[in-house]
Amino acid sequence: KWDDVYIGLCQTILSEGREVANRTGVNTIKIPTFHFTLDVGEEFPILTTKQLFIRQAVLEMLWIYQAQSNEVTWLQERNVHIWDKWMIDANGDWRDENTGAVLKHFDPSMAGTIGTAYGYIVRKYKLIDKLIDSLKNDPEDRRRVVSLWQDAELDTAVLPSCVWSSEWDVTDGKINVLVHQRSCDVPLGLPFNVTQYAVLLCMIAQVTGYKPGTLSWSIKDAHIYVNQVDGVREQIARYEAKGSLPAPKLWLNPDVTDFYDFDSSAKCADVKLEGYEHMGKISFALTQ
Ligand code: UFP
Repeated sequence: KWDDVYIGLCQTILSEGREVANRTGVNTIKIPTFHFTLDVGEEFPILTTKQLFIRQAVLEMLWIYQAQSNEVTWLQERNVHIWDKWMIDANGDWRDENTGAVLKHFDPSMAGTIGTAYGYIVRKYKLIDKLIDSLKNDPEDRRRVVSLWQDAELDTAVLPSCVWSSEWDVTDGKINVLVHQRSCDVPLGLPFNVTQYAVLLCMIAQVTGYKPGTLSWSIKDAHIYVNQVDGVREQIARYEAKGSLPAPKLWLNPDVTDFYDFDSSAKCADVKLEGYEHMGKISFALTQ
């Protein structure tokens, strides 16, 4: 179960991790690598030891893979503010949120975006269209690598994609996906990232005529920022007291047969969680 894997990872980081400095100025406790596999066909992965806001997670995923946009306003119009700190301003600057210092300068034509990462890459290299076409027309294909890591685009990205690749195969009528994450904020990023890729897997399966199978995840640099440790300890304490709650079911509107037709308005009406029980919100600091 996802909560078991997740709490195990948090415990490993706190007991075996090393405290290190990084570009943000807020230290992390890190372990070098971590891997796991979840069966999405069996159980939809969303944490129950804290509340996760699936609407935001799904909209960020649709921003990347369906709208294929790098414009922060697209998210803001839907009341999603998770990328605000990484937006290039009207002068082409990305600034430190506290001091106002320019951290990096970009071409002013990139104002309002996060530069050449995520949705920009998906659109430029037609990654989703190639993936869906291959799944539908060449199920045996072993070259189905969706890579958001394009070397030529890294210098002009505010944040080079963290979850940067996915590889997709079909076995026994099920789609299995392996995701790589180069850098993982375990309290804030990972719960969001796992749930959104599970939804993506279910959506892609629905529009290509397969069932969702496994979601495998490979992390390089799994970390907890030192200002998040209290929240993590609270979540571990909840798990030790109560275990985890039954997993909810994911409902996708069964009438949708084209990936581009899933509702990406603020309502996100084609995606619902049925029976999501959780132990309530825990606030974590988001480091720029
Ligand atoms: N991060 C995630 N998942 C994401 C995302 C960012 O965990 O989807 F966009 C975290 C990882 C790291 C920071 O803490 O954001 C990126 O910093 P860096 O580029 O220095 O690895």
